[in-house]
Amino acid sequence: MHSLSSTLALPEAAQTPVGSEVYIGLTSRPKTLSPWLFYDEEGSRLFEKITELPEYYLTRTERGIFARHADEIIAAAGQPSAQPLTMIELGAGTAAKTSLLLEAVARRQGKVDFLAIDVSESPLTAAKGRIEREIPGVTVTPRVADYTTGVADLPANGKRRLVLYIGSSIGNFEPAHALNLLRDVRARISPGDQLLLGVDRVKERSVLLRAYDDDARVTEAFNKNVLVRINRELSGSFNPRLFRHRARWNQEHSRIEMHLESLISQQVTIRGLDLEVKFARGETIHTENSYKFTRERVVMLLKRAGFGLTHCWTDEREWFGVYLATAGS
Ligand code: AVI
Repeated sequence: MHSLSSTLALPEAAQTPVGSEVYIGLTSRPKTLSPWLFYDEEGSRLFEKITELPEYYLTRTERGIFARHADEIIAAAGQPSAQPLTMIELGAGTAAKTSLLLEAVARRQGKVDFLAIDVSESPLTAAKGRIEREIPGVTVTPRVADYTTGVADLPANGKRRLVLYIGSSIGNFEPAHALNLLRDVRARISPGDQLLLGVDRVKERSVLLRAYDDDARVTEAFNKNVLVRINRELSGSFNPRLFRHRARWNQEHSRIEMHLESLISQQVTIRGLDLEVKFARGETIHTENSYKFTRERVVMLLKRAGFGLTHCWTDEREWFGVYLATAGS
């Protein structure tokens, strides 16, 4: 996300979060748009579809790790003296995979409070209804907030906190932002509290590329949806058919990049921003980074954020990692 200080000199039309992001991104060289812009209603629906694609192994693999190791994960989080836990999830959404962990906590201690934090209200409301119906003993408190700019207070309720940040969402932030985010979490919890971080691992390039360029072209629709959103919310004139979805592996930065490549030389008007944007043929808008991590890199990131790694779980192919870390003193 672009910083607030750089938005102060923008034309009035661009003084909204979406407007300033689009204005700054499309007047930058190279052109960029932040991935949070994907997630309007249609984008969130498309992302749910992505998680079910055969090529997109991330969600399925992480769920498999939870299904297999939930009791072990929860027992480890309560060590050394079987501490009762309170659960907090950043970017909870519908908290579908989280249920496996909540069931394990409920099995172990009977009752558990679950603070589910997300920017959108409707998935949280749905999560509360479903979880409280399906898992006796769990009380869900939804909190609508943008945790990416600070997590605010994380109540302990007299228990040990277990903060979940799963789904490899950390991979969509630039390294400095990812570190700040984890440092912010660390500052809000106490020594001995726990962080469970789910991250996608570095693997064969072709597997990674397929996950971001699927045959059913759902990821293409997800990527192009940002143009549709700009058309609708800022009176833009993008023709999504004149852009091509591109997924690239950037070895140097260990990340998948998504771009929208202009198929022709063209000019786009964004009336809501009083802006004309020129594209050369082949020029791209960089719309997302999805960083992939080695174990060493995760350990380093956790350490710099004030956590010590205690346990790590993975799948048979070692494609995804779930890391449990303790907040240091
Ligand atoms: C939400 N995030 C972890 C997804 C990812 O894999 O980076 C977003 C996504 N972009 C394209 N496909 C999925």
